[in-house]
Amino acid sequence: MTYFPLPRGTISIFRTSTAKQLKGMINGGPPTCPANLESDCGDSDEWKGEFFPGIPKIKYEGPSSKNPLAFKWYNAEEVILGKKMKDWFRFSVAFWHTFRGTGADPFGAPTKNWPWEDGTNSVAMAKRRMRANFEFIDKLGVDWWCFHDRDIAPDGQTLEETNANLDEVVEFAKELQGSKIRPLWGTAQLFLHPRYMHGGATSSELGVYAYAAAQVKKAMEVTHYLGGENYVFWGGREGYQSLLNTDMGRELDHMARFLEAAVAYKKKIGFKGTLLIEPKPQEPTKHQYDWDAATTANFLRKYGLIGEFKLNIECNHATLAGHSCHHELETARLNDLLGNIDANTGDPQIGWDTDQFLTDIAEATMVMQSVVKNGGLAPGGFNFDAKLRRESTDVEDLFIAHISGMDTLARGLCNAAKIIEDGSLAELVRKRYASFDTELGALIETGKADFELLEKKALQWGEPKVPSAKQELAEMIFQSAL
Ligand code: XUL
Ligand code: CO
Repeated sequence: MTYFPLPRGTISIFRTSTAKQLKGMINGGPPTCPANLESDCGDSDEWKGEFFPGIPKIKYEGPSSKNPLAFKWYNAEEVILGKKMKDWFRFSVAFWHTFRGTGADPFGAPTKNWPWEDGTNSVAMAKRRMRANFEFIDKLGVDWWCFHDRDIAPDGQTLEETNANLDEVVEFAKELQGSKIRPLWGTAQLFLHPRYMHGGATSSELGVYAYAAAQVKKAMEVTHYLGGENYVFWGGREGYQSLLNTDMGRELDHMARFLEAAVAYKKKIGFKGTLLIEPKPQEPTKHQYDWDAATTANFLRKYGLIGEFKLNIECNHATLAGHSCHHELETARLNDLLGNIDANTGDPQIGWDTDQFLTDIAEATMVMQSVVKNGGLAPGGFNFDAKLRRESTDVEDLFIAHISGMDTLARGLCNAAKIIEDGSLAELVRKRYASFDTELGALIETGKADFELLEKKALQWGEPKVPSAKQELAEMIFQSAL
């Protein structure tokens, strides 16, 4: 996710703000809807009628449907490779993009003008927004949502006040969730507030480390209370800008101690969910410590934490690291670390984290090949860490974007199933390594072939015949499944 909050205190906002609105901005960050600043700061979460009037419950209508508010491929109950589509995916709505995304960028003010926003960051507004969230989830027909603590409730003047705000909104969310809907994961936002400018767990300042720990402790508690299935650590500022002023070894040690404390606290409160680390190479820091799946796996192994965590792989983070999403998923899977996917994509012509909804069917098919090989993601799932483009400003665009992302991944799943059932790609790969399906191959693969034995064989066989890798044939088989 990329956060581009409106610069605080732009003159026009302050001129038109009421005292309450100003308090909301100062305590909780920028308003979400400057176009509505003239409206009264609501002290009530009341909202008459539906938040999304005219939008029906989204249904499956099949590939020939032209209805933008219907699924063409995602058919929740359809069984693919022995599992219902909804169980392969466990789709989740990301509260921060869908309900706190403003469309602001470093050059421009917010563009989203959602009718339910009153321009404040009050607790009442947070509760009203929560009701919009659950109506959205219900109409979209998913069972999961994801949040940061500070997305859902505003900061207070003190940590106690902030925690009390969070408790009030969480209590309300718990009521609205009912028995079916739950967080896929929760997390703590340790990057927006200026106190975290040097990081949280890797801050050079001990007081900030303690504050970050207190915040994560509370975020773990509320995730557990809401019945969350996982808890995510994304090191928003856990990295460095310059090695000249950074003790990298000490910061990494601190991060490991922090995560150890999180594991201990998870056990203490009886949270059974998976702890997930979400790799990202840079942005906002120049170099984030959880660069990619391999770097994170090495970190976890070095500090003896490998059994306690899995990874949340985000496709746009993968491409920022110079990998494909498929590469990151396979690296995680082969290390038994694939826990969740933040489903989005980047733009090949843009060098930053654009968090777009996935629409590339070939990419979705590769993603789903990994997921199928992994046997699914549960207790993880697919979280749409994706946002509308700045220029998409209709409420229905929120639905269209999610429907399109779900349909793309559903097509990916159907294609992956076709490829598996057809078997020719697997056969091509099997044949490629067939020389190892021999007595000597078995000795090599079980670590029983020493250099003397291999030299004897090399001398005996002479120059080996090296067959074609058949890449174009592999691509042809793959393409024909799309
Ligand atoms: C940042 C990002 C975050 C994490 C949760 O790029 O992806 O939204 O998913 O903090
Ligand atoms: Co993410």
